[in-house]
Amino acid sequence: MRTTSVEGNVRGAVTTSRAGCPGAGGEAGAAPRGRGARRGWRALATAWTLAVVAVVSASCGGGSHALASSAILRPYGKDRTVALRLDASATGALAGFNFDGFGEGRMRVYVPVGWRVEVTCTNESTTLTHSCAVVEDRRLSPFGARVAFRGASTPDPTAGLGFGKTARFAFVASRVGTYRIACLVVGHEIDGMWDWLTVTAGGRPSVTT
Ligand SMILES: [Cu+2]
Repeated sequence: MRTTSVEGNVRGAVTTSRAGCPGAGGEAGAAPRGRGARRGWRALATAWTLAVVAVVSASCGGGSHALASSAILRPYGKDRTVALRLDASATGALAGFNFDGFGEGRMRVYVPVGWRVEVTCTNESTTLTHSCAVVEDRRLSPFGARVAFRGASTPDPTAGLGFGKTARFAFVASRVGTYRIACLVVGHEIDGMWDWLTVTAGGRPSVTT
């Protein structure tokens, strides 16, 4: 695991390519924690999962490179403000159900309480709509969890952004705790399209992948 404290003002120059079809399972390893009910939900959601997989298999979207930590999170110049870049379906990992190349909690973003988070969400998929939201850390369900902070999602998050579209939103990380970054298009979060966002009592913003 790499840990990068985002102290500088580095803008990562990361290009994504839609060439090729990396397929699912690009990141084996770390299992999500404490999600015992998840498998049950997965069983209930088999029908649409198969449908989604069929679509993805037919024409997978996304690029081929996971983002570097310095590109994912950076202070914005103003005090207590941080920019968070979320490229939905940045790679083929988890059949494209990832942010910046990471899903199922493999990316952890840490933001101190009281900081403003300015999110840029881009749908890199060529086959599925996706959205970005920060939600409560509740049980995973096909319908997604509840948005945790005022304004903490892209518009109409259950419909998602069109292919190649970008939307921006900002929120104040006003409560210490553990939350999830998630796609709220039906079925996507439970299929792995989520990561962690922890609001810390102090310190500096950082990200681990
Ligand atoms: Cu999605």
